[in-house]
Amino acid sequence: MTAAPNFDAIVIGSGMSGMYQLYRLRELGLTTRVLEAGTGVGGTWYWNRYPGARFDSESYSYQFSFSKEMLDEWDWSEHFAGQPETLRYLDRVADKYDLRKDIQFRSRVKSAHWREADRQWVVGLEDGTSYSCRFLITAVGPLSAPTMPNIPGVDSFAGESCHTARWPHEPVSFVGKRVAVIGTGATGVQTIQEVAKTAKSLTVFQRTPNWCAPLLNSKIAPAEMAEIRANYPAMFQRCLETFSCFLHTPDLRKTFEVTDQEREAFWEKLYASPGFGIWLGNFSDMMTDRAANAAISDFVANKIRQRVKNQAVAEKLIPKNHGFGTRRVPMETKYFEVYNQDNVKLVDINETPIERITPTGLTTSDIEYEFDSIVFATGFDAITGSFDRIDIRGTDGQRLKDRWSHGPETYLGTMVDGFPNMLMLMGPHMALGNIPRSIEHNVDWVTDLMRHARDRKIVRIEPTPQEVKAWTDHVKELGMGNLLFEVNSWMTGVNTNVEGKQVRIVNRYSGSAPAYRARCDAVAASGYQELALAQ
Ligand code: NA7
Repeated sequence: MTAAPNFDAIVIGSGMSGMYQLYRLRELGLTTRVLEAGTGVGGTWYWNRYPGARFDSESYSYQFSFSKEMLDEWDWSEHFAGQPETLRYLDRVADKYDLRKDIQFRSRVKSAHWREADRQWVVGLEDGTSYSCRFLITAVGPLSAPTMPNIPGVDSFAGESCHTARWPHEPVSFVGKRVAVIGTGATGVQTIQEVAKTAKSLTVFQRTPNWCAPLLNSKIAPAEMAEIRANYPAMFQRCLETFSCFLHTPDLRKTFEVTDQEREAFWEKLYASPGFGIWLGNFSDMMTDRAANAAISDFVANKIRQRVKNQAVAEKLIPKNHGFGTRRVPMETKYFEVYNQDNVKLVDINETPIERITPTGLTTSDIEYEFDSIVFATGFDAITGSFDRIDIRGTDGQRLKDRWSHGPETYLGTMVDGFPNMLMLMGPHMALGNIPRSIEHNVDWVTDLMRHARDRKIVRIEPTPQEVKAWTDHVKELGMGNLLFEVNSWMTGVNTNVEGKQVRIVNRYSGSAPAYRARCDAVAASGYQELALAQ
């Protein structure tokens, strides 16, 4: 029972966090195997190949910062790069650091069971093989468990159909086709504006409209790229200092502190500026003061009314059950103008619900539609979903899914008591924000802990139940008063297509990224006194 494990560490997933974790663990000299379900690296950027998929964060602020060589070598062609370019970038990182030699592709992890007797995890794959390891590092991603809609007959459609996160690797043409898109989140919006360009007809089935705002993407000329590159140290420093690691951060003023004219001019400027500024660089009380939130919502609603010709359609596109910014703001490029096209129809499924999907299309309460293609842009079982899909069992056979049945409980978003030696990258209760920035800190912190363990021959690491409770309570407290937590969305753990996920929970850290990092760094500086460490 005391045989050495197959690997010092197994990392589940080769998205950006898994790739960087592998790179860092190699530096420590730990034997590491990355298990990846797909056939290539890149995670989100590998799976989400749907038409129009692209960054909503500035390309250069989203890339890895750990490698000066990569920063020097890679030129971004657009301020908000498309998915093919991002995947090419991640493939290049994998090539440059020869990451693939420790990544096992086509290997979906089905189970991970802790074995106390020899303090190892036993990790089982879908094909029946299993490996043991001392440390299990999950790099499964917060938005990687796609969900199909729970509409009767969903599997019966005989034409082309696909979930956006399972898009084929071969190009898909919509030229001359009758296409349906179900779902109008960030993914649906990007898909719709692209498909509308070529489809013979596009019918959009919308359940909840979202507050979308202009992305205003543009190309980067070589001279501008040189300027951007020269500014990298200052840019990454800024990302470390802002609330959620973006280039944008809230304006310190409050909405009604300024004159009506100043407020209007500020919002006009934000609406006409590229990227997330209007969401993340707005007045500081936008997400906590109802009147402030209502005012910006009115401003954006009027923009929609100006852009959509048919006012009945415009009203359908304006959210009525939540305020601006309380759900993830989809960034768009002429999205609203799509509804001025003759080939595009918007169906509000609250008025005419989808009754079933049929072999030839779908039926709503009033019409039977025929389609050549149906695109499911119906989102993900977010944050905890990718954990739930693996049978993870800790001490005494306790299942993580059961443990989290009323919402996640974690220590710093990286560990759970009862699940020793399991370290989560970008797990629940983490600051999401500009994800690669958070990933780099998270991976560096885990790597330091691994180094500490290696140097002291520590073979078992577990947070205490008290510390898990304290962090979980802290995360919940931070969410109080934030309007975002009063609205159903993936950010509050609600997914109508998943049993048991109809109730809002606090599944992510909503404090500032600098505060999160300071807390983590203090734990490391104390020699991890809050953790139970055993040799
Ligand atoms: P989202 O934002 O969760 O959007 C999913 C969309 O699909 C949303 O409009 C849903 O409506 C709709 N949906 C889901 N299930 C159904 C059913 N059963 N019937 C009709 N419509 C349905 O996922 P995305 O992929 O767009 O974006 C996720 C994140 O990935 C995004 O925020 C980025 O950060 C990257 P609902 O709003 O629930 O009424």
